[in-house]
Order: sequence, then structure tokens, then C-alpha cells
Amino acid sequence: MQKDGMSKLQEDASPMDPRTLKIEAAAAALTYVEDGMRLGIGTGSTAEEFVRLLAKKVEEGISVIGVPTSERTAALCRELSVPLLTLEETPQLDLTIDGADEIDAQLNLIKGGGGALLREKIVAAASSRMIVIADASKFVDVLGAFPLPIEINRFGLAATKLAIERVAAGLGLSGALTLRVTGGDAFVTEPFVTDGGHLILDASFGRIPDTRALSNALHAIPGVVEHGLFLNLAHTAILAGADGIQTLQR
Ligand code: ABF
Repeated sequence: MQKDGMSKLQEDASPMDPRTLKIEAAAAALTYVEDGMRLGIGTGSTAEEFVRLLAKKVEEGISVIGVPTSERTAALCRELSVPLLTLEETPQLDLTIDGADEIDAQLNLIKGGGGALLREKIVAAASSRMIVIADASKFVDVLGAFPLPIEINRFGLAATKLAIERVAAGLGLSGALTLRVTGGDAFVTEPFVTDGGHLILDASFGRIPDTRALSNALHAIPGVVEHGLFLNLAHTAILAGADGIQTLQR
């Protein structure tokens, strides 16, 4: 994308009603859904708008199967009668639709703000195509302003945290690694536990110039289960802003 294109997108992130933008992005993604598709279904508020619109198409007779990326999404799909299968039952998917916390011009993403990054990445990797839906405010020139979620095994938390700090320093990155606690009550200090039974450290590294190097370094740490850098997974990004929909292709 041209530089002016990036600044244009960022200009688009004007203070419109966020829900309207999410619905617009979700509606645009729905046009890529064909009868008979096996769909990976993401987690988060934008993906939720997609599920609601998909449920209406199912009611009108479209025949699709959904594979949810979280218990939360599965519950919503069941509530709205979107047919579900597990990834075990349908290991090859045609299309995944999911949100993101940050999207850059190469369609690399930071995801995991919703705590579902591991299943989201597994489902996205099992899909022939991944479409990201978001409001234009998620578009950034360099990933990293949003703290990078790192899913870690409960065993050896302190050692894993030290190893992350070490590899990050080796890449010129530093910043707080904060153990994510359950949302809601400000006085609750219970660690957030993912659907997979792991914990999440949110890494406030700031701008990440070399995402591939950081991804490889994190994957080399035994206690790291997965992280929120989604590199070369998204094929299309649908961004809703004040001037309408922008569709980016990789
Ligand atoms: C989920 O969508 C998460 O990975 C990501 O954090 C979130 C974005 O949520 P929202 O659509 O609510 O902004 O896939």
C-alpha cells in the first residue's frame, strides 16, 4: 500500500460509532461467504457482529459449517443456531473471518487481546484464506503499540518471563511483561486462563521493527505456547472507516 494510502486509512479512523464500523466490516466479509463453506469463526466484538449477520444468512437457507475459536464464540453460535463442527471433524477450512488488535500494510497482525490467540492461529493456519475485519483505527504503520499477548505454560512462569525479557533485549526491545488477570472487578487478581488452560503475558515492547525475528525468538522458548504476531496468515483485510470500506489484499 502507498504511504499516502496508509495515512489516508489512519485519517479514516474518525470518531464514528465503533459498533457501526464493526457491522460494516462484518457485512463486507459476509459477501465472501459461499454456500457449503467451512468457516473458521474468530473471537472479539467484530467477529461477534459477523456471527450475528451469518446467523441471518443461515436462517435464509445458506448452508455453512462454523469452527469457533473460543468457547465464547461457540456459545454465541449455538445461541444463534449457526451449525458448528470441531476442527477435529473438519481439519481443512475454506475461510476464516476474525478480528485483530493491530493490522499493518503487509497484513501482519497483532491479535490476542481477546485471549483466544492460540485457537485463532490454529484455525487461521488450517484455512485456505483468512479475512480480517476491523475498524480503520486498527491500521498501523508499525505493529507494537498494542501490547503483544504471549500465551505461556503455567509451569515455570518466572523462568519463561526471564527468557522472554532476554530474547527481547537481544532484539533491542524492552518493556513491561504483565500477567493478564481476569477482566471486570478491579480488585480481582486471579490470572486470566485461556480456553487451553494457559496464562497470558502482555508485552509492552512498543514498535516492533522485525516481527519475524521476534516471532522466531519467542517460539524458541519452551514455556511459550504461542504469541499474538500473526505473520503471513491474513490474505485480506476489510477496514471500515468514515469514508467507507477499504479492502487490502496481500
Ligand atoms: C480477536 O479479536 C482477538 O485476537 C483480538 O484481540 C480481537 C479484536 O477484538 P475486537 O474485534 O473486539 O476489536 O480475534
